[in-house]
Amino acid sequence: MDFLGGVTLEKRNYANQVADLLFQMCDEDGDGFVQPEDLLKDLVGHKVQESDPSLDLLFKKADADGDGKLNRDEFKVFWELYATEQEKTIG
Ligand SMILES: [Ca+2]
Ligand SMILES: [Ca+2]
Repeated sequence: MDFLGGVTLEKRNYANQVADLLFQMCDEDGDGFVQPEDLLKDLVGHKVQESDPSLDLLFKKADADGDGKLNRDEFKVFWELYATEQEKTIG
């Protein structure tokens, strides 16, 4: 039981670290917020071939305070949604 719990936690930590790195990568001007255009530029460049309308939807879902940009916490939510979405697409 403890072992399984540990693995889940480790996975979660890893996902957090990835989200942190991506956040830094996307937030090029370093103001602590990621705008939709930052996201599209970086994600489109790396993973997404075309501008994906579902990204916009995910962005709005993750933008809890609705200010049109993602802070670090909101970005993690976005990333989780995005990863889930990707898994669905691949699987
Ligand atoms: Ca920024
Ligand atoms: Ca926000």
